[in-house]
Order: sequence, then structure tokens, then C-alpha cells
Amino acid sequence: MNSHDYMKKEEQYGAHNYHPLPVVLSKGEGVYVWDVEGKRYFDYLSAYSAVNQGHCHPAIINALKLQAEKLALTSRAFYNDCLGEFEEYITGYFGYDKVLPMNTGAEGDETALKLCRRWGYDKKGIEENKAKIIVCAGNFHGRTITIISMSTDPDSYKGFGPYTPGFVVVPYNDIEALKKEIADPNVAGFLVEPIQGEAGVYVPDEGYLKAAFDLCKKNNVLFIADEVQTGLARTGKLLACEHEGVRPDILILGKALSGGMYPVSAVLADDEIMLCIKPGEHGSTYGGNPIAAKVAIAALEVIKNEKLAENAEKMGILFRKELQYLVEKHEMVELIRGKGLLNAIVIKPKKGKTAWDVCLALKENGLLAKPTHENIIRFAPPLIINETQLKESIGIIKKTLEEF
Ligand code: IF1
Repeated sequence: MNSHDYMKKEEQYGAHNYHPLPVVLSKGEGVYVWDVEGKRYFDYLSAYSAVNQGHCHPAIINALKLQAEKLALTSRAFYNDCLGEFEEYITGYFGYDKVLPMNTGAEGDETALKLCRRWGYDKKGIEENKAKIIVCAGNFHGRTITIISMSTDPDSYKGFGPYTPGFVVVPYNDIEALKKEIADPNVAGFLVEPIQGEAGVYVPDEGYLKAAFDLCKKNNVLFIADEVQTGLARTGKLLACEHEGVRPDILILGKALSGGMYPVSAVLADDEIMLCIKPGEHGSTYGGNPIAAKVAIAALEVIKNEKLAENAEKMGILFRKELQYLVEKHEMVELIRGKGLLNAIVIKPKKGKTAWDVCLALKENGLLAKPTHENIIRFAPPLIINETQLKESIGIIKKTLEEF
């Protein structure tokens, strides 16, 4: 079978809920992936920042293999001999009292929403069923019914109603708008992405997160950070909130928590919040399973041992500096923005050529990236990328844009 055959099979038998770039991958190692014809590419998507540690990291593979051969799943009806170790490790790693393990990012967000509402009733004294959670326009937190109920993107929510009530939308990066809504005594939480990924790597003004956090504290509202995409060294710090010295009341992690090896997500909070949920009130068959526990420990160890935050910071500065040249020289490149190795360029279409066409050309030249919102291209390589690899890939990006 060649690429065409694989794509045809998916088209015929799979739901049409994605529009992938026409490339069929069969192998990955570090910053590279290979298609079924054997062509090598720089992976500048990293599975939407799940593969921060690089493809098929040997330490994470090893953790997966060892545990898969021993015990894979018990459910939480019984204890297992890996979960406690993981819980101790991750709470120590991020400095929280407790963790609640789930599988996907969306489940992590759902968990945080339930936890926040419950805290609102039990601790803040909000009247039953009256709790509100403030969210930001342009948010992306996943695909469940409740999460799309918070979305302002019609592609996400349209035609899937009726929606879950209890959310208030304010513009992102707008402290005054937040100030107006947050004084309502029924507000239990404020949910925010430190950088909006899906919105097009939209970086808020410096001081926004800190000001929002202070407003939360002043109004007895929980500050909930969705670091599913920004977390785990992607933006040059372990957590993007650290850039502003903010410690979220509830922290949601996913994606790179397993280095792309397995679906693992987690919600972290202190006892005052986490213990509001009692036995039987929340959970998941696979959440906290032995493989997930071992894989997540290994994935977090890699981030620390290989100093991925420091590397993302350093390589990110280099990347934006080199690409700034394109903003000045190339009429199709409007601007570059980002933090660490979560960056995006905004494309100005030229003679009907869009960001999609640029991504197709990048693919021809050996680099994979995906457009978002018509005119934005996200650049997010694995955080293990070294300077030589970075320079080579910047060369591909420059060369490709010069073809337009
Ligand atoms: C897809 C975007 C990225 C997320 C944040 C929770 C989740 C995500 C901040 C849910 C997921 C994804 C999912 C992926 C596309 C993607 C994405 F373009 F839509 F915005 F990464 F940039 N919070 N992000 O970014 O996590 O349930 O998927 O594990 O294919 O939908 P999940």
C-alpha cells in the first residue's frame, strides 16, 4: 500500500471529522517522522504538543513495555502498586497536595469544572445549581458537550445543542471585562489557557494572568489553568503560568504528560479543593491505571533530566529571531508570535495561496506543520530539538516561503 491507499481507506471507513494534511506517517524518532514511502520530515506539530519529549523516547517506551508485561489495568475498584508512586511523584513535582488522574485533556477539563462547581457549593456557599464559571472567548478545552458549551467557535458548538448552562464568556486578555463579571457572588471559577493554542497561539499581554489571578483571590474565585497544551516545558517554563509567578488553584495537564505514549491527563489541587469530591462522585475506568502511572513518571523525568524547559526557552528565542527576518522581508508573513517553542506565523494570502498551501509546500520540503484558522501556521517542534536541527528546519521554512 502507498500513501494514497492509506488515505483512501480512512476516507472510506472513518468518520470525516478531520481534514489531515496528505501525509501518511509510519515511524517517528526524536524530532523526525517518516512517511510510508520513507521520506523524512521535521515534525513541527508534535501531535499538538503531546510529543514534547520527542517521538518514541526510549525511557518512556521502556516504562510502557515493562509495565504492560506486568499489569496493565485494574480499574479503581482495587488499589494497584503504581498509582500511589505516581501521585506522590507528580504532586511533589508541581507542589500540590493532591492529584486526580484521568486520560484525555477534555476529561481533565471536565474534572476541573466539576471540582470547581462542587467547591463553589461546599466552600463558597453558592446556592445549589447556581454556580457560574467564567471562560474566555476563543477558548479551546476539548470536544465534550459541556466543553463545547463554553466555546465561541461555531465549528466546535454549532448543531450540537442544547448546551450546558453555567458559563459566562469574557474576551481573552481583557482584565476590565473579567473585573465586571467576577464580582457576581455565584462565580466559582475562572478557566483560562495561559496562551490560547487553537485561537492561533494568542499570547496575552504581560501581566494579564497575574492580574486575573489577583482578581480571583480578591473575589474568592478559583483560578483554573488549562495547561494541557502550554504546560510541561512547551513555553520555556515547566508551566506557562510560571512566566507570571502564578500558581493556579486548579491545574489541568494532559498531552505531554505521557510524551505521546498513552493518554494520560491529571488535575492538581490542594486538599481544601480536591477533597470536596468524595468516593463514588467522579472517576474513569482507565484513569490512574498502572501503565499510565509509570509512563507519566517517565515522561516527567525526561522533562527534568533533559532540561526541556531551558532548551525550549533558548531555541524559541533563536527561532523567533530568525523568523522575524521573514516578517520584514516576505510579503506573505505578517507577524510571528509565541513563547518558548509554541510559536505561530500569521500568513497574508497571496494570489489565492493560503496557509494551507504553505503547509503543503513545507511538507514537500520536509517539514510538517498544520494551519489553524485559515491564515495561521503553528510551529511547535519537539522540545529536544538541538541548534543544528533548528537551523536546518528554519532553512526549510525560509526556502519554502521564498517559493511563493
Ligand atoms: C484535536 C487545537 C491544539 C487543548 C487544551 C484541552 C484539550 C486541548 C488547551 C483537549 C486539545 C487539541 C486537540 C486536537 C487539536 C488540538 C489543538 F488546535 F484544537 F487547538 F492542540 F492546539 N485543552 N487540543 O489544546 O485535549 O481531549 O484532545 O486530549 O484534534 O481536536 P484532548
